[in-house]
Amino acid sequence: MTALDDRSVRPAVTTGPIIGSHKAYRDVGDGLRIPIRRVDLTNGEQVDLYDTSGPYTDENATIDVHKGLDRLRESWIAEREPVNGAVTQLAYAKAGIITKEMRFCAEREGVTPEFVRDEVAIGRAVIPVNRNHPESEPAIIGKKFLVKINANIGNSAVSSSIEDEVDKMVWAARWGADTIMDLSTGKRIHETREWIMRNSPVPIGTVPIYQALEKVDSDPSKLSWEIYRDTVIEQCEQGVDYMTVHAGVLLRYVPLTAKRVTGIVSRGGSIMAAWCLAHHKESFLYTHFEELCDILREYDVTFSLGDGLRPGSIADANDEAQFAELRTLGELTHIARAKDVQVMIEGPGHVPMHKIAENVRLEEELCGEAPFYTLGPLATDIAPGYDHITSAIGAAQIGWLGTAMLCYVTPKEHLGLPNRDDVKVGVITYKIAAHAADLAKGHPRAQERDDALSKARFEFRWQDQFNLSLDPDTARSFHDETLPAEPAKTAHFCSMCGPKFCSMKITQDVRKYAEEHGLSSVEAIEAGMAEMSNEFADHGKQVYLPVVDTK
Ligand code: IRN
Ligand code: FE2
Repeated sequence: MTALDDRSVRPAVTTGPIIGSHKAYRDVGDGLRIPIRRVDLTNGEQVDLYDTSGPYTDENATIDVHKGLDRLRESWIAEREPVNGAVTQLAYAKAGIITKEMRFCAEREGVTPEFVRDEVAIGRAVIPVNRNHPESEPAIIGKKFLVKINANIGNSAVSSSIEDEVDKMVWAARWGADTIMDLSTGKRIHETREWIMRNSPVPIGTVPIYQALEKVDSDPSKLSWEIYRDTVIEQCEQGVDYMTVHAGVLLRYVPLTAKRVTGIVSRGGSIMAAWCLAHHKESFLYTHFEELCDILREYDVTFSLGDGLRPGSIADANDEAQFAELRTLGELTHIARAKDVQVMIEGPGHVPMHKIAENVRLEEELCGEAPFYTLGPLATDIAPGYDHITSAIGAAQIGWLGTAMLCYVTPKEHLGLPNRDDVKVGVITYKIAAHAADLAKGHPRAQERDDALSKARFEFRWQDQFNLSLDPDTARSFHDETLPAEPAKTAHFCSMCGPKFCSMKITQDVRKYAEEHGLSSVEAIEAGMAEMSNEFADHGKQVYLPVVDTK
């Protein structure tokens, strides 16, 4: 009996298309179908969007959470032989082979499969795809591709159930999470993860040290390499696609955090620091790193080398502890790559804007441009309750500078476990940061959606404006709060400025005037300006007209 046979667990997940769009697939031959979300506009045009939602938004799909999703990649995996004794995307790429996963990613991103292969081969991009997670649709993470976002979910000892977590996973993917990390630390970790794995269309990450700690009654000093190794194997078997490993927290770095304002804020980092101090020994994650590589290679699990010493406050940003750890992560990156294991590098945390660029520069230099994956960073510490915003400011900048994946932060950060509303706010906020970075990086197709939305806005196609937005439901409900009537959906104004003061309406009038008078818009504006300027002169060239006493 598997966890999914347990009929007492009854997750209710959100299905059906996102309003104003429908799920579509692009057949690219070779049995590959690329999922897209197609937005149908009222003017007959269509806009195709990158889609992470899996079959949940497909009205023709039957979803049975007790069965799990179709095993999309099963045959792809079965039909290929290892190269140089390895089955990782990195090994194939180095051997010049283009896997179906690479082709899938290339089609999704609008680049050539050769380009994907070459970026994977040099380690500048990763495709986290465990052989035991055939349900997932491959996605590529690297600075030359669309900036990705991760959503963290997971229960804790005091909160949440399996049902809640499965629902949050589907919900996060629906709104655009490219990967999801299950950070469960409470009860039934294994079963919760099984439910998530079998039903997730996106890659899943974990932090195995959390589960290992549960196995030793939450006493870090009782941890051992053996317990950790067995936990990693258990999770590899289940299909986890990438794992956070805090192997850069070395015994000698722990004292470097003593004078910090917020010490060690990473959960994994603090567990490992506690173990090192209790035994006065070097971290078993570091001393056994090569064995760990051998395990991950068998399944093609990607390392996400953890930033256990990331700054947890503006005061601690870019300090010696943080960068000492980063140097060690660089050393480990090269070991893993030599063994054909894919690697990403985790980054901060809390960093003021002027110190962000240094993080990217050093990471690229020390870690051979391995994809950087950062938590925000929060650009200030002063807004608990709004840390999705403080962190999106840093995330947009670090994404622009080359960070490949942004780990979301929800409004509940520092305060509590996020609920499904927080998950949505976190995902949408991070889609904004990632997309802003894509635009600034000049990703060839990023601007299509902005242009389509702006055109709809300018032409007062309100429905299209809502449906092209990251969160159509909220856009529509905000609009309807003041102008709920159906005619307002085509009206040439909204309630912010009202019918008389809409700049877009005025611009359209200017254009119309120009057309009617046989002028170009520029001439029309100039003609209008001249008229205004005469009026100005008539009033004695005064900016502030004297108040007329009407008494
Ligand atoms: C991302 C970048 N830096 C940290 N993260 C995420 O934080 C990581 O991927 C995982 O989701 C979580 C791990 O937190 P701790 O154990 O480092 O606090
Ligand atoms: Fe924090």
